[in-house]
Amino acid sequence: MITVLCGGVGAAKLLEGMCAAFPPEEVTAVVNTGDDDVMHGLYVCPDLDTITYTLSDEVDRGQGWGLSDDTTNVMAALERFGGPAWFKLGDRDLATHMYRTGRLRDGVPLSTVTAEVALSFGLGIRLLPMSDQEVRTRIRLADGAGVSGELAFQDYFVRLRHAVPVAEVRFAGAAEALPAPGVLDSIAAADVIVIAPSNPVISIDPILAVPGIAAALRARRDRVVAISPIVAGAALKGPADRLLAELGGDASVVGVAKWHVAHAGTLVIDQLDNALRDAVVSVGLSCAVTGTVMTSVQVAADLARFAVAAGRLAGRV
Ligand code: FO1
Repeated sequence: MITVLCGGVGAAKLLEGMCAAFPPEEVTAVVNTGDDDVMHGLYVCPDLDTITYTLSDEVDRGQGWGLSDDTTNVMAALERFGGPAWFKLGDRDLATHMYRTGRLRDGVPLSTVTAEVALSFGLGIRLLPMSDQEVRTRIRLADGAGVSGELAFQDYFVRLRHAVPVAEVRFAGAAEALPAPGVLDSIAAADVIVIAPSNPVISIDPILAVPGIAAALRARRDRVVAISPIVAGAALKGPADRLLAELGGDASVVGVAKWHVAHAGTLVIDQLDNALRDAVVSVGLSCAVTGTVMTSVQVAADLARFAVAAGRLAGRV
């Protein structure tokens, strides 16, 4: 079994590759829920939905989230009431949020609802939220950003387009949260655990903040392979490079290596960073070099096979 720790769009692309390279029923995705929020009374799970829509090939490929060819008539109709409308929920996307919100209100845990939604979209992989309890990423901006106090994640990411310097990221509720059923087993039993090329700060750290998960990874560290979301000093999508720098790390594969060294034995980096291979090794991880920019499902499948092989090799020595 292969277990993948996942965040948003980069993880969804890797999972597409995983499902092309391996039998989907052998793959378990443990997904960040720190981005979740209640929007217009509906419970929205951006990372779970991005993965579900991508693996069912129904995602809006241009955006990387939401459903392809969706409309926003409901959001437009909502604007008459004057409330916030910056978080665009598509008309057909709303059905997912309505179904999930109703089931949660029935008292069904998020992990159960997630499995129902995944099944309805025909997914072969097992999709697990990191926790059934509420964990919310909260962002405190740096002084001078003009906004004091803490922001909800989507406020930072969407409304402010993450174009503001961050001083602190925390995960409200994490200390009281439990790993969702199956999460710890999927780490303990995995042949290889892959940390997807997701933002280490806002997509992977929330998962590690759920008590028990980081320790479970450390116990299998030689089988944990992280794929860098930073290539040639920049994030392929989103604020990973800026966040690493703003939070004291450095926006390079060496910075990613330092972020993951406690729980990952291997870091996979892109050929463009080949010159930094020894610097990554000096941080204390094995380093494997390949093409990590997933421009097609075929490249993603090659990357998935490469990462799993690296984990199997490391686990054998
Ligand atoms: N991202 C945006 O930049 N603008 C949006 O209006 C937006 C709406 C949205 C609705 C549902 C959903 O599942 C995701 C949505 N996203 C939007 C993406 C989302 O903010 C990010 O994908 C994650 O939170 C970070 O990975």
